[in-house]
Amino acid sequence: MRDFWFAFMILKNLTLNGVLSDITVENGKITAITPASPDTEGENFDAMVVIPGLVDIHTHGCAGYDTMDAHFEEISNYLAQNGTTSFLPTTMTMDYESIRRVTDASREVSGAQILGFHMEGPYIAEKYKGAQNGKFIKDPDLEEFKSLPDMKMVTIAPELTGSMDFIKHCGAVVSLGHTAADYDTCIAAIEAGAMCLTHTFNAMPGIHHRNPGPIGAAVQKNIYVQAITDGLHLHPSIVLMLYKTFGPERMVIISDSIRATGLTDGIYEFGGQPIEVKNSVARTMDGAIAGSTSTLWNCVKQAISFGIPFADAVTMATRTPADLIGAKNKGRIEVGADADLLILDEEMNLSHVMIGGNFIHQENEAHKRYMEEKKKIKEIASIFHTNGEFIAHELINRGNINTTYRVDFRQEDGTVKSYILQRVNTYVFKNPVQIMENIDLVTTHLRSKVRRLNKPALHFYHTIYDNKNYYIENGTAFWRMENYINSVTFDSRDDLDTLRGAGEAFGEFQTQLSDFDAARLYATIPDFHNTAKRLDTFFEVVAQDECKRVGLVQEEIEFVKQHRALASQMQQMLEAGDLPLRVTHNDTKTNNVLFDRTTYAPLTIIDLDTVMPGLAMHDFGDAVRFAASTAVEDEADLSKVSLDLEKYRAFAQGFIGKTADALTANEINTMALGAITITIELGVRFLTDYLTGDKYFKTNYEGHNLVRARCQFALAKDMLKKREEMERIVRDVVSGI
Ligand code: GN1
Ligand code: MG
Repeated sequence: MRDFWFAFMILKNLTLNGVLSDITVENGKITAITPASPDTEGENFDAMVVIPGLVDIHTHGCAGYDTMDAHFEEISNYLAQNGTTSFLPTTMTMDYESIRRVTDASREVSGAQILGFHMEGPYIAEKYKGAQNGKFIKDPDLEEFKSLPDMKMVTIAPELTGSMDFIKHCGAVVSLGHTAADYDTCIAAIEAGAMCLTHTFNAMPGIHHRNPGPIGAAVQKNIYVQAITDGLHLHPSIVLMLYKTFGPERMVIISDSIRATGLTDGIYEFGGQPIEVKNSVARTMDGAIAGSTSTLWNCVKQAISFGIPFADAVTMATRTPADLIGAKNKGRIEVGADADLLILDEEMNLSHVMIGGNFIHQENEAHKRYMEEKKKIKEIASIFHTNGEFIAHELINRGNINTTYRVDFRQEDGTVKSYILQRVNTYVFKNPVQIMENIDLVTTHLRSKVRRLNKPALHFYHTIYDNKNYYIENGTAFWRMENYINSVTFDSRDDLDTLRGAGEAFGEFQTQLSDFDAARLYATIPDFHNTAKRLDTFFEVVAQDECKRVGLVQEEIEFVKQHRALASQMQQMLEAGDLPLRVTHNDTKTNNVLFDRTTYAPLTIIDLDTVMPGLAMHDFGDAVRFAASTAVEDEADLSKVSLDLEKYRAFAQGFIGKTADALTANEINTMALGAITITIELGVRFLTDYLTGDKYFKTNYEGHNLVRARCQFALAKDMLKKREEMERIVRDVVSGI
């Protein structure tokens, strides 16, 4: 999402640690620091002070957004504008699913970089929960924690059962906090590996001279201590005391900022509870302080105003937190470090912020585009019946036809509910209203089947105005909204069990629709898999040569000519009544199967736009084409493209296992031919689109459709070589059932 990428640049005449210096930045890194020279060519900063970008290891959000929203663009952008160039989004004491959503969310942001996460709770003490939600508090759970990707830090109360074992094995930086533990327990926790105190003095016992508690233990063991130096959480003298005790190498300034940071006073949601911000102090309804509304840069400036020397205050918000979490390229201005820099004016205002070698401009273009798109998506999403308040959208890069977004709504209890919002491509689907009628019939039928199986099923939401399951914007754009199913999909997968599972899912889909009356369905794209007709069209397009590209694809045209008869065979059998028409999916790429995130069991099948009467072998063949290939669908290096017979067998076992009872002898005999036919057909479709100017499939680069076509033909050639083997495998599988 970054707009500006200067491969090489010299920042001239900056005051670095009191010395006038020139800093060379290359490919996002600092590559040279030299004494300022009048001969250097570069942007002159007239002796302005430069410091490292700030690293915040404890922030819940800002600008109206909370880490628990599982969405980072707004937070990242606001932090960047305010001098924080990297951070650990910090989760709250909530249920596992909510925390998991956060760690799984996209981290592609235009501002401050995400270095991982800090999990604050649920392994904390009820008595010192502060603004954390008591409902979700529990003892440390190592297995649960380890399943959360990229947790760099975890705040725990060491007195809880299982803590010591957790500290030893959790693999993250353990910080003690929200704890009632005594000195001895904390010493034991530190000896087990805990390295830090979380917002020291806040949410823990204070110091008593005979009962020194967590802070005494931190002094004794000289571990790191986080401090919120906003001037509200700690008295200035306590900030000084921490500084004098722990020094700039051990004391870490954090913001602990919350979504209200950067907003006006008012009532906000925080970890599923309401909080009130009054005169910039955030409190829960019981009066507990609920995080700060201060930026990290403001906390640094406050610390300086309390008497901490400038350079040390900066270190405590840059190098020290970076060292604590092992981010060796962050928080320092050194050769080899990331070029995250703040340039200050004489009043210590942020004049320039650089992240990874790019200046973050006040008018960050990527962010601006994002905000415009967001406004539009919000408008469309709010036309459908949803619960809660719209917070975010994210483009899901899947499919060559429609445009798909995930949209997130915050519920009243603070949890986030997602939906899928799609713009249907009306160039491809000329009559989308008919598609929605089909889908309605099919999903209703499928729901009645899966209800018994206790699996999630697709359903579409209706609009609030006319109760239709779609919305037509300005008479042109066609929108629909469906439920979001928490799951994973695979473009390629080496694990044969998952492929078998995908085969079962598509087979089951066909079986579930076997008692569905095909006459009730519209043909959404007539002759969709009429390969013979696709080839006729192709040769017409070749004859017309409207884009003057035919000269470039002679070899491919020759290949299609040679295999025209073979690829038309199944259509002829269908017309002769030798193959039965069934209700089929017709777009069985295996990334249209949603799998459970942990067990990888198939959950449901999506993309029902082309559910129509069709051939069983087309569904089988299209899936094989996609999933049993050794390369992606648009691989340019054809030497990588072939059919993997083991994957083919695994998919066949799943698919045929679920459909064999219904399949006729002719169907079984043409399974392999189905794969060859559909692969040639898709190659022909890609090539047709290339010759007519790339109007049908979305392309990512010039010539993309040609690359796709060549890849499909290469795969088809390999299948033709392996045809006998493919047929034998089908027979094996059938006889094994
Ligand atoms: C299109 O949009 P997507 O990726 O689900 C196409 C399929 C092709 C596929 C090839 C309606 O599907 O037929 O097999 O691309 N869908 C339509 O990747 O044409
Ligand atoms: Mg599709």
